[in-house]
Amino acid sequence: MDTPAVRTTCPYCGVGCGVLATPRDDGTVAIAGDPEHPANFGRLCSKGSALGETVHLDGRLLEPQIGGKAASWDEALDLVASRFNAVIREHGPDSVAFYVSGQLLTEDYYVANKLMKGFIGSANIDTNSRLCMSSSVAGHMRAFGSDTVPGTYEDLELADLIVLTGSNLAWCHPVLYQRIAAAKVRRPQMRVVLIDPRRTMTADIADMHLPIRADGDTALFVGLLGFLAKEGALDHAYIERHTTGFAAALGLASFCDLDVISQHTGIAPDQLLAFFTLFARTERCVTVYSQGVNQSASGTDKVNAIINCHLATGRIGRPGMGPFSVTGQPNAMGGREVGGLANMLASHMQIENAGHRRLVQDFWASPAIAARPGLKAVDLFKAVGDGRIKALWIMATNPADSMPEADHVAKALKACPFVVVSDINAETDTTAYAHVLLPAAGWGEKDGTVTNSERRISRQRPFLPLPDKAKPDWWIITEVARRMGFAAAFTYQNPAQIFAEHAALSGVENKGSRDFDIAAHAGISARAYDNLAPFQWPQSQHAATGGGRFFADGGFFTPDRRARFVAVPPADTGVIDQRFTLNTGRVRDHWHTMTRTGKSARLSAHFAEPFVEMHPLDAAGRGIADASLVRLNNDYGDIVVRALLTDRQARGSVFVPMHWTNQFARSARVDTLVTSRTDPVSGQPALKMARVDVQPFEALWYGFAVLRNKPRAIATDYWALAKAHGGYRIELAGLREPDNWAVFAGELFGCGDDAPLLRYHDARNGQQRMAAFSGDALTGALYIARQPVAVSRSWASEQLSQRFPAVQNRFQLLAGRPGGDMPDKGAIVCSCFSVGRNEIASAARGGCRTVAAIGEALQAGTNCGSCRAEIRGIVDANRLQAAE
Ligand SMILES: Nc1nc2c(c(=O)[nH]1)N[C@H]1C(S)=C(S)[C@@H](COP(=O)(O)OP(=O)(O)OC[C@H]3O[C@@H](n4cnc5c(=O)[nH]c(N)nc54)[C@H](O)[C@@H]3O)O[C@H]1N2
Ligand SMILES: Nc1nc2c(c(=O)[nH]1)N[C@H]1C(S)=C(S)[C@@H](COP(=O)(O)OP(=O)(O)OC[C@H]3O[C@@H](n4cnc5c(=O)[nH]c(N)nc54)[C@H](O)[C@@H]3O)O[C@H]1N2
Ligand code: SF4
Ligand SMILES: [Mo]
Repeated sequence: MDTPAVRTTCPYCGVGCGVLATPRDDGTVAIAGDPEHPANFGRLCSKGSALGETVHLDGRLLEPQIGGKAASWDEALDLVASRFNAVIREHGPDSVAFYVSGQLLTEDYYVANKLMKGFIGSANIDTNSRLCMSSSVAGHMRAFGSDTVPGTYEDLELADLIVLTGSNLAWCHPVLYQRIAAAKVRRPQMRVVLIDPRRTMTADIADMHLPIRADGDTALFVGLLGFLAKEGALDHAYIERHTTGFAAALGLASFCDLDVISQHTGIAPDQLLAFFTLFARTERCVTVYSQGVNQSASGTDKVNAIINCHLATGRIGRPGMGPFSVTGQPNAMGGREVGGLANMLASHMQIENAGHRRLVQDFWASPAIAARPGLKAVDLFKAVGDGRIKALWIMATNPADSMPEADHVAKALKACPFVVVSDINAETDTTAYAHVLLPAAGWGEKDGTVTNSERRISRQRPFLPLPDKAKPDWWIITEVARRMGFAAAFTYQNPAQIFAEHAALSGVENKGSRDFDIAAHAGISARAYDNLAPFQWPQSQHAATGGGRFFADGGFFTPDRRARFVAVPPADTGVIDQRFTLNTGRVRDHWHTMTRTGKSARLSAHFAEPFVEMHPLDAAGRGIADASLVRLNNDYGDIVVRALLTDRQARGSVFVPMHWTNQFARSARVDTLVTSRTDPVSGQPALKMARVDVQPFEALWYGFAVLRNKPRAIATDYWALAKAHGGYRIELAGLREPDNWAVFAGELFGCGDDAPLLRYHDARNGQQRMAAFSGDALTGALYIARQPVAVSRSWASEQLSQRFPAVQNRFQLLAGRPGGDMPDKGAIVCSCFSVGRNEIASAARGGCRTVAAIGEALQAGTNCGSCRAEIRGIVDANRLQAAE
């Protein structure tokens, strides 16, 4: 009999959806949304739905390694502890560092922070949240005196106006997007405004799209503040009673002339007026923002420009109102709670505050306490590069790909005398530089808590055994702490004990002076922890219930309990040179550096290759054709990706996803092109604003192959690998032909060059086709041409699951054409049911006029719903074509 479902939480985005996971007897895991979880009420997006496909052990790191060789836990832990101690003894506490992640659980994060700040005595612990949330944190601190997200998800359903700025919610927080879409159906008066240089899929629910120029946000919201004052839309009573600094902020906003704002933002004056008027007139208004705001050299100013407008209208902390920074990672918020950033202390306390330092040190009974902020991510890796940091421990993040100037980061890692990496996978672009590799427990195995974007703490519960020697991160850190000589303070036997301590600390000397208070759970028992239902903070010792909203009646965490307006000047958005702005971000079905989503054939079928989105007119100007290969380069790096031409992209700007690494492509690490310019307040890098040249990549030949096994080495100038059912698919191109195609194919297929190859060669047009079989199953099929290969990708990938008993079938495969009964699906749009673009287009031409009709005909869009916006786009495009 199958085991009952385990209630847990999705390990991807900050929506924090509840998941029911049921391990089956055959080793697979059934995944469903938890109908009782208040974040998702049963919904899941495409990534959440495919979680069962990513928990297998292929590629997992299953035992500790020292210098690339298997080692015991004792050897590895002793080595880490002794090397860290030796470096600290010789060079002081600031010569070591931890670089951690919003994908650690709160318990992992808490002990890592405790070890560094309280026992090593340095604040050199920073996190990938520096690249993600730190401008929001800094903006909150400036305005509220605390890092508080005032609202709740319910506000998104109660609002009459939702302003989405710098957020591609449809793809990055899909369940929140679906909640808004459903609310909009129920309450058609609700309006949605999207502010993004690109017309993303999120535009599907937007009544208005403002194609803002990169970094135009401050000017836009400063202009809005001026407009609100002029229109008499201010809440004077709120400003008077609960805030300071309004006059100065308004002073800077006095330039509210629409033409001037239009020059700064690139948005037409009539569109500005329409947006400003809507905002002024709609009291129930939420402004949701994410990386288009945070990842900028003026990120913190953008955040404060937004918060200013909400403070000035008193629209904060009431139902359906407020500024809402949505967090990216599953535990970005938990990391902030434990003080995982180099400039914070545990429990939302501040390093610069002597009282806070004393409190935390007393509570921990620690020998030391970091007295000043540590190095922030970009500076931290610079310090690794120039030798100031001599021992570095990286946990649950992949900086060789995700940090700006990624090649410099890789070089720094290579030069660092001692690098420890805790990861779940053996081969990432970062593990390649580790002296010691520590195998961490992954989702489904680990046990702890995460906090989502609305301050809701939920349990991640294990439903799979720890594989081989893998161990939870909290255990690994605790063991190292003990071996460094701090055993008395790291006695934890389970995550419940850590959570109990974390909750207790939040209540010490608090009495409402700090926003983060979960003292109701101080000293929680293991049993109560096991049963802990999702709850929202604060839940202080005294409050019978907790959660809810902050600041409707003031009560800010500044010394005078008033919020602060910040007078922010608009950022410079002028064009610097003739190159393109490099915008970067995410796609629907991949997660960051693809170490997990890259294992799923379903998720890899939506975009199987790295790409650059470019406006067709910009492309024409550079001689770039759709689906051709292009090279993007600047002083820092150089990548080659596929051109995807679309008028959704603004002129002068290109968009490249952040996901592809050396594990999946020859050269597509976009962060090799991104400069490490940072926001002066938060230290967050401007990951969306590099400058690049874009040129055609003129290959001599192009290829496509499907492979049973992952290839080991691929000797060509361009390749991009993706998981397919039963194997892999790979796109290829070269500037020179290989000396011997049969040898090339043999290596690619992993079957040696003497294995029999079925081969077809047309000397006139340069076409080469080769296939190898093992019994009647396909080992590999390779198609080469002088132009991009016209073989149907989905059809060819499906051949890995077919049998080829007869010669005739094998020649059909070489011909590369689906039979009449198997039309080419096109790129997969609905990953749940594997429905392709061509199928949807054909159904639309055949009379399906709505997303619902497509669902009835093809099932597409009827499970997780993440693809509905794209389906609508295809239906609309075909309807327009039919009408032409
Ligand atoms: N599918 C998927 N979902 C994810 C993730 C993932 O890897 N894959 N990662 C998670 C994480 S950690 C994060 S942080 C979130 C990120 O979630 P989002 O912030 O929504 O995602 P991004 O694609 O990084 O960027 C959002 C948008 O900002 C726009 N933008 C760029 N420059 C500007 C600007 O100057 N102004 C404005 N207004 N907009 C601009 C970009 O065009 C882009 O569409 O997603 C989370 N969810
Ligand atoms: N150009 C550009 N760069 C960006 C961004 C962008 O928009 N544009 N976005 C930035 C943002 S917002 C973020 S959040 C970062 C994300 O960037 P990263 O954090 O580098 O990306 P991930 O692929 O999520 O890396 C997580 C790593 O942890 C491992 N892992 C997974 N689970 C566990 C676990 O339980 N324990 C341990 N020890 N390891 C585990 C995974 O295998 C993987 O190697 O990228 C940033 N970089
Ligand atoms: S929206 Fe999707 S990725 Fe985010 S938590 Fe929910 S299921 Fe996971
Ligand atoms: Mo993020």
